Amino acid sequence: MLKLEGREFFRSDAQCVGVEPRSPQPAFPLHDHDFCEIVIVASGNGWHVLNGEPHLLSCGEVLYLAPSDRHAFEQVQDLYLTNVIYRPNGALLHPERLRPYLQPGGDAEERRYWQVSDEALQRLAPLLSALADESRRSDSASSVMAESLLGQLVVTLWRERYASDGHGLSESGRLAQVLKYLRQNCAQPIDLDELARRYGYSERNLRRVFREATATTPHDYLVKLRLCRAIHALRASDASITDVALASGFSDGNYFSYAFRKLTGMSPSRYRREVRAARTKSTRAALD
Ligand code: RM4
Ligand code: NI
Repeated sequence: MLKLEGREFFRSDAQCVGVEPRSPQPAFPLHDHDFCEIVIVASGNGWHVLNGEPHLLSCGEVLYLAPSDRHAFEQVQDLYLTNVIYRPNGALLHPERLRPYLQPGGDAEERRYWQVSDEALQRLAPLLSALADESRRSDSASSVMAESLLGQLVVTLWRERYASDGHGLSESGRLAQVLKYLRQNCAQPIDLDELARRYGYSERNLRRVFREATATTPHDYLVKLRLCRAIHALRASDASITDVALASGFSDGNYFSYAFRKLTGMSPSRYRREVRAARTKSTRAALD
């Protein structure tokens, strides 16, 4: 597996913070890093595989990766993001003071995906560009400046973020509300026209706003959310393919298999077999 090393991304041993914008992020193979990475998604969508679990990543999502995490980007659609990379070592200002804002629930924190609103993203933009400028400089003060900007960024994200499943979302941003609704209710039948009206959009208007933010339509987004659920169920249970389809919000098994194949290039049952075979192989390797 690919390992990204800090020396490829940081200019010197003294540099501890860097900004790696991806405009857009191309598909990127499974890798880990010997540094930490904060991923802030501005727009578009794509599959993000984190420690083997796929997730549909889209605008406003934020995640915090440690060196022990492995991740990959697949099937990206105009996914614009910024990676803020850092390595907590003795030189980083007050690493123990930043930690609570990176892992709010302590080490037991299981939530991986967070969300910030469009307005918060706009407010973060000048901070990110100041951090990017500073991390390109190499005078002795720039590392102090970059580290303190990292502190501001981390605390701002912490104040602004809510869980990606919508938990704790304030009333800000209608589109965020629509995304929250879709994420929470994707396993149920959803009338998209009715949903648009409920949040004060015409159907056309919602499609436009939605495309700007996520690079896709509400319908495709919903299908992907359902596929994501189905993938989790295929990996975790022995339920039949039809039951997985129905429990994930698809109204019939054939359409599910079609959408699944279109996305992954294989049938749901083959996917399940491959996941199981890979698991057996890694258990055997661990026992050997
Ligand atoms: C890649 C991708 C990876 C990141 C590197 C720095 O394009 O975003 O996740 O670790 O850049
Ligand atoms: Ni990475």
